[in-house]
Amino acid sequence: MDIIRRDNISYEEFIEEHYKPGIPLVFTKAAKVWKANGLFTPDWFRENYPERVTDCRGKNYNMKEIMDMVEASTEEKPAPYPFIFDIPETLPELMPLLDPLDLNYASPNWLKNKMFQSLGKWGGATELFIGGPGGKFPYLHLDYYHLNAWITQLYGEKQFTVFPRGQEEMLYPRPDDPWRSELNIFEPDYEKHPKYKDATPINFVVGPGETLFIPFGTWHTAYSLTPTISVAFDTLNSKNHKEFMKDVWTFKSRQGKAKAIAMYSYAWLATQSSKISESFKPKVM
Ligand SMILES: O=C(O)CCC(=O)C(=O)O
Ligand SMILES: [Fe+2]
Repeated sequence: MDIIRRDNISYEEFIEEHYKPGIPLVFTKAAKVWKANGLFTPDWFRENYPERVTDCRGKNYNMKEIMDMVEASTEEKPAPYPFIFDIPETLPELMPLLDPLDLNYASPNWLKNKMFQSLGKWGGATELFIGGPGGKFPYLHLDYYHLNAWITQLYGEKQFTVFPRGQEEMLYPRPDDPWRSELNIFEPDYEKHPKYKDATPINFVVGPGETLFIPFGTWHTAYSLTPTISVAFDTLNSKNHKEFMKDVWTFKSRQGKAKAIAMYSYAWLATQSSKISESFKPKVM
């Protein structure tokens, strides 16, 4: 099976053919509406924001160091992956270059509601991902909170692997963390994971200006082929809010029952508030 790529798809077609059935899609031109498209390069970040800092596996790096590392990265000696900047927090100047954030497709998005925003991160962040050749996302996974992921490649090429929904059995979710797979899909051990033989990974490359839509519940991972810069954000709405609420309960329960009840109640109010606001907007699903 191949990934579907569309250069010209209406919002309604996207909703019917991809969003509702949960089928991944590469939009080849959606990012044309962003000023960031064609602008973001390692040099541009080095020139404009050399001192901005982020943490990667417990160590701080600034933008200039990161860009130097990913440009020197090789298959044999890969730079750490991924370097992630929280855009609204550490690079707020980029937000106007990513407007409209929803690319005229990623709506409705309840995460824009003030109640979710004030909670900081419920997986609902807008993030800059930077990587270099040989940089692999550490594991095959499902995104927490069953959010839909939108990943726009603005520089370089990244290989993605996604699995059509319904292949859980063959992907060996970890018993202690069922959002993460035990597999190393780059070097599968078929003796240990025999059912993986029947899984049908879809491998494809996402290039500059292209946007990948990963529906919630889709197992995926990524691999940087060149120095890469991408922007990722998530969406939540009536389609995934039930699964979202279940995850809120599961994750918050790890911090005790009282915390789980408090957070679940807050999330429930936030989803209700979003649902009501949505009913006053023209684009309703
Ligand atoms: O490396 C990537 O672009 C994939 C990122 C991803 O799947 C995630 O952050 O959940
Ligand atoms: Fe992910």
